[in-house]
Amino acid sequence: MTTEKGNGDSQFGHPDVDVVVVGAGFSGLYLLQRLRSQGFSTKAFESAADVGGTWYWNRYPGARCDILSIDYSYSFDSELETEWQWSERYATQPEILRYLQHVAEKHDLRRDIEFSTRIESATWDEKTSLWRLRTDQGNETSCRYYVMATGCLSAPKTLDVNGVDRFGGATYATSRWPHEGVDFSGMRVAVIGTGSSGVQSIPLIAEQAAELTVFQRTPNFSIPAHNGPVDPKKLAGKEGRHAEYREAARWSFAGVPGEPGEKGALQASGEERQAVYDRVWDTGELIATVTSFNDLLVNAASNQTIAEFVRGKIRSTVNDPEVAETLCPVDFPLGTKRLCLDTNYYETYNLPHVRLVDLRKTAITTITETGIDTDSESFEFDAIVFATGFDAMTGAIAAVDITGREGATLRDKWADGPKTYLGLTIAGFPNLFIVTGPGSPSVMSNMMVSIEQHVEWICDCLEYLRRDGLELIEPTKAAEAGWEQHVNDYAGITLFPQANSWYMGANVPGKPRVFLPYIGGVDVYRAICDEVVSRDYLGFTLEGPGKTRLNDGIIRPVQPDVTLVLQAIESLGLPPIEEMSVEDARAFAATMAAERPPGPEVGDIVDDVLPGAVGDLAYRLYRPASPGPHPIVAYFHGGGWVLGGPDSDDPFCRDLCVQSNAIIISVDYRHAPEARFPAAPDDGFAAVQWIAENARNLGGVPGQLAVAGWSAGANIAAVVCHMARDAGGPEITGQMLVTPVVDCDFSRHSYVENADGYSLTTELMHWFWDHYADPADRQDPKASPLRAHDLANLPPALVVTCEFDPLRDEGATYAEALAKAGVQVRHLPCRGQIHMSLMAVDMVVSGAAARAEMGVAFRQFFDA
Ligand code: N01
Repeated sequence: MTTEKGNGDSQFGHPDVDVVVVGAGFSGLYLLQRLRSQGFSTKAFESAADVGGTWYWNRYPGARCDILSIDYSYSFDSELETEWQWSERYATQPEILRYLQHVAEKHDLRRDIEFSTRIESATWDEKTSLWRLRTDQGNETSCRYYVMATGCLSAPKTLDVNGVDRFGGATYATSRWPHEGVDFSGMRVAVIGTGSSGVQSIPLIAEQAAELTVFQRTPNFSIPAHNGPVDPKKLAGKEGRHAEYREAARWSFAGVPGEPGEKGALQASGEERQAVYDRVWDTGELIATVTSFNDLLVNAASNQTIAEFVRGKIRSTVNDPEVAETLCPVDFPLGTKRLCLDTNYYETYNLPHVRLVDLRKTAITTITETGIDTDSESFEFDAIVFATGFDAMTGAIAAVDITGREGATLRDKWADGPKTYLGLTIAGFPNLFIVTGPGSPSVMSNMMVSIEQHVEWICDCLEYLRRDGLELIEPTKAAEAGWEQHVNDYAGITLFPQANSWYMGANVPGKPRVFLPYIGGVDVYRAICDEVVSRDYLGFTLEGPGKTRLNDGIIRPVQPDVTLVLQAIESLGLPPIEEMSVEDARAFAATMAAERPPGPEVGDIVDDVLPGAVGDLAYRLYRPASPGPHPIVAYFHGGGWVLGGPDSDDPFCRDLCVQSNAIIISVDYRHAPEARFPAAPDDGFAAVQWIAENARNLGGVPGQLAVAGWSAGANIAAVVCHMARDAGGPEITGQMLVTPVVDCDFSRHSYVENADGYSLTTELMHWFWDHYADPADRQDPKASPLRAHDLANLPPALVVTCEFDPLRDEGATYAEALAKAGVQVRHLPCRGQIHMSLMAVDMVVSGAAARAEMGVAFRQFFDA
């Protein structure tokens, strides 16, 4: 909700310029062009002597882009699309630099850029609401808005090798290559580092050097670029429809048009997989490779298939098997460190004058006056090339002394990892924008698409502020924390955190280990940024003379994998269950159940029947693989007392069996509307009595019996505990209630807040209750156990609730009531989850931690 108030005492002084931009690479140049066209006075500062950013500095041999040039170029100027023709699929650094110089000339941008000037400090002046900047030339400038367009890979990593200064020969860093080039002819050359810069430069250095020794700490996956003239087919696909092509890029996963694979790698046959991998290998495009199946970056076993394919290519290319093995990455999933794109990289190791040193077997001890010493050998060199990477994503931003509100510095704020809202703005640092900052897709995408989106978002924002007489924008702490959580949640469901990559800050000693970019996709991210605007700048405070507008809130509080499941359900366009007949609803539930992943393997599954209150009840028993006997959990499935059967929560029961190392007996019960209240709890109680009596025959430990259930099944489990207590047995050692129905009151806040949009709706709960129980019966504690007068002496409980569930508050209230009655109870609230999340084993990966805790809870019930 937006709140407005006057702010008579805030001041807005007059700046030297409206906007200062730091950096004159792809981002800075477009910012200048755009801001100028919108009538903002703008000045850019650039530490280099000319435009180009990363393409100004990284002039090492072989430097090229790794996204096709027809994609890695501006879209904002439609004339550029036809007047500039790329000579190769992947343009070289000189050609990309010429392109940027051409853009700077065409739009006359250099006149507003102060070159060879570095911004050293930026301080927010509270009294005037201006940024005051100081340059390394000793000059000062003030501005209203301050934009860091400093690039993600622009601050070289400080060399962490002993003795760097001792070396008497020549040293070069790929990231700061001499403009006049280097001739290595006749030289003994060392290259340290085998990331993209090393992989691109090593084959060309090898062409000149008399001897080349490559020092490799971690091998990287690389695929061939197949460079050459721009593919006429690709060009034809763009020719005459540039706007459409670029729009497709904007709404793609990684900023390049293309169809990602529709299935998981393990869903394909071996031959099909081989054909797909052969095709992507022959194509030579990074994004098409990592999206060739839809789960390569989230499923370790799927990733292994492509990793092994590439390792096979390395082994078949490199003649010496030991060298080939040294070049094979084994300790991180493919794509979780930036995949490299090469020309003759692996082939280079077949040359007689090229040698690979495996630093994992023999570490560098020091650089000497004449070469490099390792644990086991001394090497002599004429030149050493450092291809050792960057302090990525945060290095260039933190290099400026930035001080925000109340004297707080950005370096301190980011000491444990960067915090931003949308990767664009920072709480406590008003009117500061970052282009492709941490928390945005940036390096996970075609940078051009991400840069243009950020520039346009920032410029549109400034236009909006001006139009509304506002002069200040700052994200709220809550919005920023929510975004940080969302970025982490997304990373957490992928394989990325498993790699020691610069994405994780792991390449710089002492840097906090957090996943820096946003992995949700540029399409998803663009939609989020647009939504923030359409919801009146959700998560921001806006201020102008005499007014303040605060619109606090979190843009994506639901777990990302839950959102994907909800979107998949929505895309089916199905009618709501509550509008179906009971028969159709049951058929629908069965169809959905057949589609889901099966869950983990268990030792044994037995289907049988047991006597219920009035007739036989089917059950499914899941036995752990470990030797028995085992404790037993009597489990009641969900489905609103109307839907489901003993196998309807199959993946969850399997998971529970594995996690708890207990036998799970999923018992059916009579369903409504054929058998209304109290048929279900009567059957549940009869089943538990029978299980207790037959524990030994079932492979169980007599006396070790717990109950569990989900949703309406948790209602039955809770009620069975009351019935067993009141009947004097059987003894129940614990109860686990997952998102339970425990009351018939629809007025609780969670019912109102989550009425619609999270799969279980308030309408559907009405439908279930209407089928199950008359209004008068619903008050009965056997239907609404929260209404029981006495909750004392019930078994220890774990009550699990989900944030976006209409049943959340009654579950939480039940846990509180049990605790008040002296029952040993633990409440496990699951952030960002919905009613069905925890059942969706292998679909909602973010629910795995909660499912693991359930297993622990059972072990504790039984140990106690
Ligand atoms: O840097 P990197 P990069 N002793 O960090 C090693 C983009 N880019 O400049 O992995 C020994 O990837 C380090 O080893 P380890 C692209 O996004 C794009 O190559 O830390 N070795 C690693 O092998 C890329 O991902 C293009 O064990 C040391 C290497 O140095 C990003 O820039 C071209 C070491 C550094 O690899 C960075 O690439 C170039 C030490 N003390 C770059 N310290 C295009 O194609 C580090 N290493 C567009």
